[in-house]
Amino acid sequence: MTYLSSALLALMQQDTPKPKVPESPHFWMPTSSSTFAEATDWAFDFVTWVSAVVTIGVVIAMTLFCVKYRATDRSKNEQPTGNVDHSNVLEIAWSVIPLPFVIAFFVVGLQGFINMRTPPKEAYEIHATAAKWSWMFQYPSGYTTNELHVPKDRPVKVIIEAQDVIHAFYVPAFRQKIDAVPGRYTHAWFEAIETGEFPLFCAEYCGTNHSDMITKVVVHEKDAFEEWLEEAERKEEEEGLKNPVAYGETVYKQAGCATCHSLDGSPKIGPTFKGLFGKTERFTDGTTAVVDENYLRESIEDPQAKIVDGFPASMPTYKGKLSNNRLRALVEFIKSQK
Ligand code: HEC
Ligand SMILES: [Cu+2]
Repeated sequence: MTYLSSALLALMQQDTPKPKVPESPHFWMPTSSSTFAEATDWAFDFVTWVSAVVTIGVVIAMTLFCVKYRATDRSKNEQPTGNVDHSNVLEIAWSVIPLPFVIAFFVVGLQGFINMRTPPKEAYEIHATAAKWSWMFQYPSGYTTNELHVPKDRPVKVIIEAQDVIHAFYVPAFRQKIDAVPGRYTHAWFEAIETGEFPLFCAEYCGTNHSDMITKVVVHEKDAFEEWLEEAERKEEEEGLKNPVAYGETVYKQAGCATCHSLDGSPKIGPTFKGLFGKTERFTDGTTAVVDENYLRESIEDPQAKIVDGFPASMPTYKGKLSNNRLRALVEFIKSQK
């Protein structure tokens, strides 16, 4: 199944190299790529098989009884002969036999739950922000990406916030999922045990483009992770200074602006960036302004200050989320969209 979906994915995006997604050794599970996978899958299999055995037993008994006690003669059937009565033996049996199983489900589930909710103190911390309809991850240095990069064999704690509505952070390969709730922090921790790329989904319906709210976790070898981070930061700085327009385009895609702002003149959730700079914009309160650099910067940092006429006030603020270099590059990029 994983093979089929990755083959389909490769067909759909033939120009990009196929991501190195490890194959799942299981029939119905994604890859077991975190320390949680084994225990979670064991609990899942345990509950599934016990339920399957019980279901099959019930269906077999029901079928046999249907055959054995079916009406053969209508007149005989309408005059009950035997008395169906209370049976202590039966009642005790069907209460006591399932009891150890139910207790086992509880204990196994509770152990797993406590483990998954308690990050180790030395965990590497990454901040995640969910907003309609993208993810932003911020590393301790302040560097941000929209794909989550983590080291292998090291506990990682992701501190999650939501900017607008409820989202959910879900990485099936790590068996970890938690809601992202506006106005409070939630967290998820995991320790990846293999390198590769794994899908990260929003698992809480959050509006029109919920199904596009997909990104990936990239697991690096421990040392390679530090190198990746340093290199990425250095490159960002360099690119930003050298070619702000091209860099602005990267930020436009990375920061999720592309979900709401087109470059081809068509309105999406927000107005298009085509021909925006220099235009006179009308706002819902009846005022107007000419779009200049200050207006662009204000629109990104404080989108509620002026609401463009005909559009909802639904843009999330990016204040404190984008470095100065990134903001400047975005402004230059929007200016370049003639
Ligand atoms: C969830 C959708 C959404 C996202 C994501 C989003 N915006 Fe917006 N944006 C809007 C909407 C809706 C408006 C119009 C209402 C308003 O003025 O606040 C808007 C308005 C703007 C404006 C003013 C446009 C005009 O015609 O005057 C700018 C500039 C802008 N956004 C830039 C950005 C940038 C840069 C990003 C990414 C860092 C971004 N937006 C991300 C929805 C979004
Ligand atoms: Cu979402």
